[in-house]
Amino acid sequence: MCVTELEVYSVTDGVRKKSPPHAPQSWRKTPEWNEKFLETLNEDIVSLKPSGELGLSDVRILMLGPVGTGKSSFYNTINSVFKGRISQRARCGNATHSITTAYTPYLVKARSGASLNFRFCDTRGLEVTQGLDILECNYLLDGNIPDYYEFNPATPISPENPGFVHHPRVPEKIHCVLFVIDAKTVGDIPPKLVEKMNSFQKIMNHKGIPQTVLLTKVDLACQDVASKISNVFTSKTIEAAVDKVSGLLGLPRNNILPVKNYENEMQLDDNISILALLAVRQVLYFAEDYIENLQEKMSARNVSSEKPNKQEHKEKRNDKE
Ligand SMILES: Nc1nc2c(ncn2[C@@H]2O[C@H](COP(=O)(O)OP(=O)(O)OP(=O)(O)O)[C@@H](O)[C@H]2O)c(=O)[nH]1
Ligand SMILES: [Mg+2]
Repeated sequence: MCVTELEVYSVTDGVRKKSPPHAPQSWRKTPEWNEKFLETLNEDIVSLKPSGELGLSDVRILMLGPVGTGKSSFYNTINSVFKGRISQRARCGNATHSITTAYTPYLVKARSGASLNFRFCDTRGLEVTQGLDILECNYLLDGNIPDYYEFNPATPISPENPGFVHHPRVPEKIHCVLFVIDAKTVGDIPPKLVEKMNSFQKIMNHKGIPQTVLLTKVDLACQDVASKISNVFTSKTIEAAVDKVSGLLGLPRNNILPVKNYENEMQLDDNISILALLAVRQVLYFAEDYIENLQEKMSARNVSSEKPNKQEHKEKRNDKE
């Protein structure tokens, strides 16, 4: 054997990276938070397009929740992320009654100026004694309420109102509901208001519309999160708030999405943006699932109306059974 060059490597058991002995455990796993993850979320959201078969150019996400929980701020947060600067198209702030008074289906614009394929439909905040009731909620879900309609807190809209949409098409209907709840005051929601939301959920369930919850103001609910937003999924306080909302609205825990809205910041922050985009992507996934269900239902209906004899035959057979 003629050896001209030889390299010798020694394999040793180096110092392994161990997590510190009392590192808090995440109660929800996510990839590592960095610029690349933010980019991935951004791309995932931009590339989500509702199927063309139903004639949908964008999906409608209805934001519902008590007064001052951060509905309008959430739209502003998402618009800021995509615009690349803090933006405040929706009026927001604190008041006894809702600052938002009209049904506003906001589009989100990317830096290029192109609109993304979803709309955040902002609504008047829910109150126990006035505002949106079950009938008006039903009209909203079905697309009967015209865009930019000014809610009348004392009297719900009726089919006699000018502008009432009598024959809404699929694009005007709601494809996913986003309840917006404040993480700090989740335990203080008046039981009557919870009842109101539960009654709305009954009609959503009946229509098969998915429901998610945006748990806002996580910075006010937990000091650890306020100092570092990426602590959100290790915070026991936020985990407890997620459990609490999941119980109140009877929704699985992965439908509860914590966020911190842009409210004091003058510039974007990757961690705030990541948390907000994580929530939006999940909401859009649920809306996509709903649209798939709708499509299958509609094509099944079309097939059965195209083949009346076969259907009749099936029904007769069912009768016999
Ligand atoms: N610290 C903090 N403040 C928030 C957050 N989200 C919203 N806010 C503040 O909460 C207040 C209410 O926010 P809005 O976005 O107006 O709430 P809304 O649900 O649209 O309220 P109405 O339209 O009146 O029903 C504003 O002062 C926001 O700046 C958050 O995540 N953290
Ligand atoms: Mg508002």
